[in-house]
Amino acid sequence: MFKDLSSLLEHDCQLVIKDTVTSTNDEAFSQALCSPQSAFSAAHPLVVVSTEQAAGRGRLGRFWESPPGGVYLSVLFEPDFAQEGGWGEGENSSAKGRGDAIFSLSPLVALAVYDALLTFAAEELYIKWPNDIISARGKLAGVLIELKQKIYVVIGVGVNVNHPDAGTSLGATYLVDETAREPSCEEVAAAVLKSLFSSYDTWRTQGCSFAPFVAAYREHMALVGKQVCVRAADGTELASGVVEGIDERARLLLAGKDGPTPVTAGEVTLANKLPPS
Ligand code: BT5
Repeated sequence: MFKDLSSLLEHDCQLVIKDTVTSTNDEAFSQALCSPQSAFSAAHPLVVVSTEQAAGRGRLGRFWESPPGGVYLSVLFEPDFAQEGGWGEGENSSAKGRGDAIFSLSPLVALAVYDALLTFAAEELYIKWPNDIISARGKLAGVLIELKQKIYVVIGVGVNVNHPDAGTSLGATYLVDETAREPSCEEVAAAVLKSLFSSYDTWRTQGCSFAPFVAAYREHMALVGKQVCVRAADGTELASGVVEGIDERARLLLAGKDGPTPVTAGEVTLANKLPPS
């Protein structure tokens, strides 16, 4: 399926193409472990692309339906700041700074995927904080960032391109329904990777700050001006309010009587909707 992908890529990378994997994120990590002599940097990352996934996953252990017809890819590399001492779980301020940087990667990649998909879409697309690309019909793409062994960042992207042979995912939409033409999965994967590498470069050269991306993200953000609930994975309500935007630390901003209240994590739903089961 992706046999011509390497000729479409402009960025230097080690490309692994699979017919099927459990999860491209897992495959990327095990390939990295099997090649300890290789240094995967952002300038030369490991990229795994698969036609389907047997156990694709979303955030917080949720599933990602991955039948043939979609794009499932992961980019693994060792960010240069990983060498500086961890990801920011510690108390010291520079580690905390890197923790903020890692936190902003998910919205950053969502914006990059949005930009890439927009080149194909005839319909309006939006970014639902932090990591979903949606249209009025449903969810088109999702992003999963994982950190492995305090060294590697694994960026996973799933895009629904064609309808699966059997059934459709609940709440999903497909690029073929959002576009005037039928893009190939190869074209979509190449566009996503190009946009992702370019955004990552900008982010890195701007000191891993989300600030340069706030305006573009806010412009395409879903639910602005809407009353929403933010819930934990178990359905507990963490916050509620009217969506104002996103701040330079990539936190969701809800309107509050003393000014905007930042929210760092959670699932956002319209306030009158039940939490997803
Ligand atoms: C995400 O999680 O949206 C991240 C999805 C990342 C998938 C990629 S594919 C390549 C790489 N390898 C992996 O194993 N994963 C990454 P989250 O925000 O938690 O959304 C998950 C929810 O989306 C599920 O609980 C379903 O409700 C819904 N969902 C599942 N499959 C879907 C699909 N194909 N299209 C639309 N929605 C889906």
